[in-house]
Amino acid sequence: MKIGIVCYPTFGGSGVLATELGKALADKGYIVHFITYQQPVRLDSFHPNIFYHEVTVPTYPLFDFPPYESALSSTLVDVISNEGLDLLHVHYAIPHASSAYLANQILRKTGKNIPFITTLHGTDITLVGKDKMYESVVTFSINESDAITAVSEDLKDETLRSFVIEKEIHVIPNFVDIKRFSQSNKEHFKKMLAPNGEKILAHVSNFRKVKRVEDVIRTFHKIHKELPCKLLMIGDGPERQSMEQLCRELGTCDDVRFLGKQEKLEEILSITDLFLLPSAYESFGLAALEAMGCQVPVISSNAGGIPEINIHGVTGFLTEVGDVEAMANYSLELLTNEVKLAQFKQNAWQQAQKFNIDNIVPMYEKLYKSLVTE
Ligand code: GMT
Repeated sequence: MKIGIVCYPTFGGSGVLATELGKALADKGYIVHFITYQQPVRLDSFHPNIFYHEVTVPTYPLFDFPPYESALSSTLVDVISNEGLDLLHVHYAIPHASSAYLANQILRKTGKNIPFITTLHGTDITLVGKDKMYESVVTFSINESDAITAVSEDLKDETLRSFVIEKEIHVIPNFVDIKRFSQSNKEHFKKMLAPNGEKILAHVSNFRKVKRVEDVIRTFHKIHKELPCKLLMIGDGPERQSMEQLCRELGTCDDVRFLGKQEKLEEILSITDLFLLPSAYESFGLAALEAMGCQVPVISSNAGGIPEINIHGVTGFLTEVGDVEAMANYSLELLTNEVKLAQFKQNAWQQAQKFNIDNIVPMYEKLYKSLVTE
């Protein structure tokens, strides 16, 4: 089967998931065509079954806003017809679902009709999609999709609460490749970052408001008063500068390292003792799952779909959004008790196995096969 995948190619969770899915499908013999405006960051090596088509948006002095959506639809028409795709799988509703709809309408005029699946990832529904400016297009293009999937039960419920959806939403949870995201011995690296055996905490995100990065810094500040520890801040985004400033004000900057965007995340997670994810909303929390694959327990908020992966008192702890005090207390409870910490690390790893790529990709394959009659 020839599958076209449309996604945001950046470090965001939806792009990561879409790319890992495409790679896994290619390994299974599917022919996968990525159609994006930039090479996806996780598409880092050659695979004979993977093709990449760049969407370029021609500019013109008249355009204050270059029409990406039209360029994407035209590229889709081109790739679908010339490569003979059987199915299109778009990740993130805006604008991918409406571009897919338009491409399909154009192709129908030539007698070609291929199904398209829209996978909802979170902010396309909870933040951006609900905006009145997008709502009607989002509702329409989701309903026009041949199949809809959501990455958690919570996101499915939220979508049904916020939009009038006429079709079934299949929940297919995100996954982790546990061959890659598993703990490896990086003692030399740990020694470099925590030379005196300090505990290591980490946070990974795109540093947007919804991630509540300030809660990470303030939680760490409280832990730091009680215990020698280090914090690794991975990723980049709008809040980074003010967070660096906050660390200076709190006097923790010697023990907080802002590492920026990292490709070998699994190596950093391998030396991490605790992962912090205090988000105001998270449809799933793929970053936390990847940490759990590397045996890292998670201290998180209880927002959105996070409780579907982080089990309170087992794989970590959940708190109300913004409860920095509770996050610090739970962190200390684990970091000061080696036996408990070891048990939680083991539990986190076990929980990650449930979301192993080998268990989840067949769910997508089943859906594909139900739509494509070969
Ligand atoms: O979290 C982000 O800001 C990135 C966003 C995206 O679309 O790339 O992530 C969303 O999709 C991920 C993959 O399905 C989920 O793991 C994240 O929880 C979700 N983010 C939010 O809901 C805020």
